[in-house]
Amino acid sequence: MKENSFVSADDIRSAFSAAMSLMYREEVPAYGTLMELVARVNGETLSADATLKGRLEATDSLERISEERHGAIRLGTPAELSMMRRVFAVMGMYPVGYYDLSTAGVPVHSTAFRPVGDAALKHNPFRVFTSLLRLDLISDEALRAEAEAILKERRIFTSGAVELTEKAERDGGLDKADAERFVAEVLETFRWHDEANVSAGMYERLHDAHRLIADVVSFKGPHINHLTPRTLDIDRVQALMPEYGIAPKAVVEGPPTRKCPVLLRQTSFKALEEPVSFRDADGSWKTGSHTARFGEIEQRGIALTPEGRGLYDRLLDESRKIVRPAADGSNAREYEAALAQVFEAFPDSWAELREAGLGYFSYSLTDKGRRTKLPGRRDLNSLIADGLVQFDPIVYEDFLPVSAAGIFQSNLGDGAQQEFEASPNQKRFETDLGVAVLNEFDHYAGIEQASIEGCLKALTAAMA
Ligand code: OOG
Ligand code: NI
Repeated sequence: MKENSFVSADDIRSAFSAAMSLMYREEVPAYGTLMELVARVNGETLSADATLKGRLEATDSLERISEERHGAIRLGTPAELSMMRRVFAVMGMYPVGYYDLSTAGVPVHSTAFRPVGDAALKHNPFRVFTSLLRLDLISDEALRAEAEAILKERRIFTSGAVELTEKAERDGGLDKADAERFVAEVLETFRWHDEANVSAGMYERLHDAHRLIADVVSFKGPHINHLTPRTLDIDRVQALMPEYGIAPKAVVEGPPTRKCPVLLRQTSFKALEEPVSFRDADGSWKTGSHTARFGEIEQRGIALTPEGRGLYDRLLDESRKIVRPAADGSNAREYEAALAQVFEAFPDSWAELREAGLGYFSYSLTDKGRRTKLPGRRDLNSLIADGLVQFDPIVYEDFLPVSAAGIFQSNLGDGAQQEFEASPNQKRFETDLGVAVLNEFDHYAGIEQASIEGCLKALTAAMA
């Protein structure tokens, strides 16, 4: 046996996710309050819905729910992005999907680093929505050059984090002591710094160009800007937030309330104003403040096929043509009503979603199926009709650009609304990242296909 066995990437990710949650709870106490509220509502939802509980148990996903969360960071340079990719790879997190947020008035493009494959997701589904600032969308050339120069000077990773990442790449993993050190070193990158990298004057100029630019350029590192636990009833958490002293954002992003949840619904509490010190050229410190960090909750539903996603995008667009949600919440009711009405066109039973090819499902044998052996392969639908095979929705693990933009906007303040030309540039993003991002649809289709194969094999395997 080898003396130094490696800690699995899944275990490193779990440890990192736990360490991050602990740090953020200390930095932003309202996030801890939100976690308590979510745990309460999840508990109540499960005791009131035995079917849901049974389904989550059967698919092995009950335990992961309270552990589950995502976070988000915003990076400044291509070099930061490509190093971040290498760091996340040590934790078994890979870039999935490309999100262009320029259309929504936010000068970034993004991917989500997350575990890939059923087993890794079940172990711990921690994801980090990672954005790269696009200075090319800033019209003030002098300011762009200054921002670039500031970003070039900063080092967002400790030398320990870089060394251990290189070691993991070289050796194919990290032993226990190194893995623990890796988690501690990498955590430093995500920590909040209340001393800015820039003078108060520079902060103002960056802020005037776009609040997000100030958030990225003014600090030593890409502080984690939110963490998001998963809830089984987002409407209930949204309604209870004020009781817990938390101010929720105006509307829940994503699809409306449904019997069969699809994709992702999200809401957040508004970012906090936090004290910051700025260092002026003469060496003196000035106090000011910065608003960036918040808490979010999400409710995840079934992953949709390209057809299902097409329908979702069309209906969302249609409902936003009727009512566009205002940041101050003044038309929240009207927006919700329009959304609910338009989405009546989206089937709301698992059977219909499956038959229409709108969602991805995981197939498994029923009790009867486990007792049955067939002489040859049969068509999946007839196996379902005969009660041999059952299906459960595959959870959507990714993000939604319109929703993400809504979350960004609600936390950038009201003055931040700004128009950019739509300019997706996935090629550029992938060049900066150093690899191509994975396609989310292929991934879900692969999980679905493997589950079907598993059923067919088991049903036709020779009896022992
Ligand atoms: C990221 C916002 C996107 C989500 O859940 O859609 C996001 C950010 O504000 O940096 O996290
Ligand atoms: Ni988020």
